Amino acid sequence: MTEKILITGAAGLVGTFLRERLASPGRGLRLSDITELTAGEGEEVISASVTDLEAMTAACQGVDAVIHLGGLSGEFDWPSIMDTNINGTYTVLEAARRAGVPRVILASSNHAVGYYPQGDTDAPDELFPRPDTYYGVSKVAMEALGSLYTDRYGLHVICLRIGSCFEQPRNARMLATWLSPDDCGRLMEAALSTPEPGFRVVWAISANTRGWWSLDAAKSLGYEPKDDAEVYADELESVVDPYDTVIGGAFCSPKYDAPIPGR
Ligand code: 15L
Repeated sequence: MTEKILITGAAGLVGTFLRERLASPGRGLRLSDITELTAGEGEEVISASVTDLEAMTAACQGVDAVIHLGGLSGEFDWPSIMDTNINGTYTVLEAARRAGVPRVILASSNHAVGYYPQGDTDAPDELFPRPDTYYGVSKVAMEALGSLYTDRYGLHVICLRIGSCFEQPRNARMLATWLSPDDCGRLMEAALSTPEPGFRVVWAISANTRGWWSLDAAKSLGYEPKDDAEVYADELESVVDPYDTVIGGAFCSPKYDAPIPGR
């Protein structure tokens, strides 16, 4: 079992799901965020930004693995995305390298490939990037940085292309893209414990009947999903967005077009 884990962005939704699911006797969770957090049993809290290299390097000391969730979880203006998400991921990987952390798990997203059509069940886990937003671009950069840190410095880096990690799916699209909180915990445990993974990009969803993506790569890490969004199908199959022809759904709508000043 991985004994000491740093979770960045631990105050967010996925971080909150993971705290209770990764807690285990003999394991320490080091939680970092800029939002206030209270440490529970087996936890310690570090208030730090993912863009602060000194603070992140200190946070990485004595850690066996980093789960990097910190950053903006949706679309923002380019300077914010560049700083918090792209520079933040660089900073966390560089901090891990300096502190000698052997493994980093990166929370990538389906929005790295959001402009591909929905429903292609042959799409490989490493489907070539086709981001739907600046946020999606930051996830492509995250994966590229992870690849660099594996090839150049030998870190083990697993990029999870997360579908939709919420308590429950919220619309018809999520009947395919849902990653349940419990399966998220299971997938993280697999990513933490699989031996010598090198660099991986992996679809991260539950065992959804309507899922578009293969679970083979995730299962090769040891992931055994148990949930299926289908139990919500009756209430959700009519909840459809006009952009539900593409993976990113509503993220591909013009409402995410960056404004042109003066227009
Ligand atoms: C994501 O990457 C977002 O962080 C989350 O808020 C959802 O929008 C999710 O993708 C999704 O595509 O459903």
